[in-house]
Amino acid sequence: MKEINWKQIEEWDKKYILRTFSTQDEYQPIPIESTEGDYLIKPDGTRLLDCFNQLYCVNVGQRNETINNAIKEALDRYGFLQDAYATDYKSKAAKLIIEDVLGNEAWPGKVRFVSTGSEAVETALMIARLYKNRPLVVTREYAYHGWTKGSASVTRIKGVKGGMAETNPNARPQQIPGQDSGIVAVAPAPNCMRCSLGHKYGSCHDENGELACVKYTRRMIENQGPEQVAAIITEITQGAGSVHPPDEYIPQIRKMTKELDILWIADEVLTGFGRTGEWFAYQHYGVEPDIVTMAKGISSSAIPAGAVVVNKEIAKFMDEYRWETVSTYSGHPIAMAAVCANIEYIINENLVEKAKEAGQYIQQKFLELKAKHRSIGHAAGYGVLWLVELVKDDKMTPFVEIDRNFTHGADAHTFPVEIIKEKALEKGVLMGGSMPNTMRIGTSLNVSREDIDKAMDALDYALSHLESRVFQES
Ligand code: 6DF
Repeated sequence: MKEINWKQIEEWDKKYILRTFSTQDEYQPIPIESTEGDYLIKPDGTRLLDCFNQLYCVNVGQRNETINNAIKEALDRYGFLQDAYATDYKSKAAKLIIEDVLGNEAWPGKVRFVSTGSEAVETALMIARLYKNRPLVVTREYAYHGWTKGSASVTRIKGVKGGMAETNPNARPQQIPGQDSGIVAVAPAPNCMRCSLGHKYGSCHDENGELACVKYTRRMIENQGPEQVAAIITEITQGAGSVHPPDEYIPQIRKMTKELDILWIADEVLTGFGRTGEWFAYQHYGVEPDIVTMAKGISSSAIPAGAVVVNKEIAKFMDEYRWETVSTYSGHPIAMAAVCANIEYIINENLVEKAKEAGQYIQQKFLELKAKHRSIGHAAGYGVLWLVELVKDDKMTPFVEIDRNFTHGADAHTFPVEIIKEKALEKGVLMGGSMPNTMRIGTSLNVSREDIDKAMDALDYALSHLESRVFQES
């Protein structure tokens, strides 16, 4: 390994790079010398088990040899070709997604490749509005769909909309003027732990069994005029917003979209490619979307890539027009080589099934932890994507009252997820969450049982510390 002057690296980092989520004075670089599987390796050789899986995006693990070899082989043939040209890599990536991954479903039509999840969401919103020739899109509270203008307009987490938060906890962030384009309507999130409509799960169904949050969404669209609404965009389980829906929510949303004749965009950027124990999370619910957005796990982030898959009817419509759009790196041959190798690796190693089995093991471990720790109000998830709601009493009261409407002006050190992150790090485990009271835990699909145990032991240790700090004070 070549000698690296990490002191110099940190100096340049602080001096020349614009930071996010920290003021310049607050910012401390975290040097990582290399990565391997589920681990980050610091310059001093310390190995950190990464239970963020970076941003829940390294599905087959870091530096996968199969993907790396495919990239090296592609580099022997290509530098770069723009989307107008055909390559074996791009065609094969499309075929793998439509035929090998989704081949047993009737809906998939065609795919467009882009470079990031935000780009995939922008493209999906564009297609939905073009196809329906309607302006409005419905999103939900606590949604995260990206940082670009269109994707940020359907992102509803206040603290991640590009605003500038002051260090004064009481200051409101300076949001980007004109950010929200006004053609977005916001429906309630299926946040049963803290229902925005004030209901209690189990007594919130109407006479037809429809959930109150779905009924509210339906009424909202009917009042808006379904003829104005192109689509509703949903994550299946909200990643950054950390809300896991009751089982009936997604099927009821799908039924509603069909009854109101609006499209359903399933944003699978974070949940796709096996993360939840199915190829795509919507498959847990026996439904078929109209449009699916993909990124992160599509290449396991070896090289950035994203995609949008549209149903057959939309594909037929698009084929009849000259679609006037371009993205420089769409179908980048080296990225497409990584996508092909990643998908084939997931297939050949049966990683979707392995993620499902890992999820069953993780669920059992959470049941054991919940029996021991009163601060675990709720653990939910599947595959290798889980959330843990941290509470300070049996009324499920959050430690940080503002909860998901927090912004980064707040003093993060008071957040339970930050307290746990600090203590878990003592055990060599990186874990935390993007919401103050909610852990968001994810690993690679092929995480070992030993590493799951290591993560759970670290969480056990950290929860004991949190509870000793908080419950004694109260
Ligand atoms: N859609 C979904 N997630 C996403 C993301 C995007 C689109 C962010 C980075 C995240 C996730 C969990 C915790 C904290 O970043 P991008 O443009 O490639 O993708 C946008 C459902 O989760 C990104 C942050």
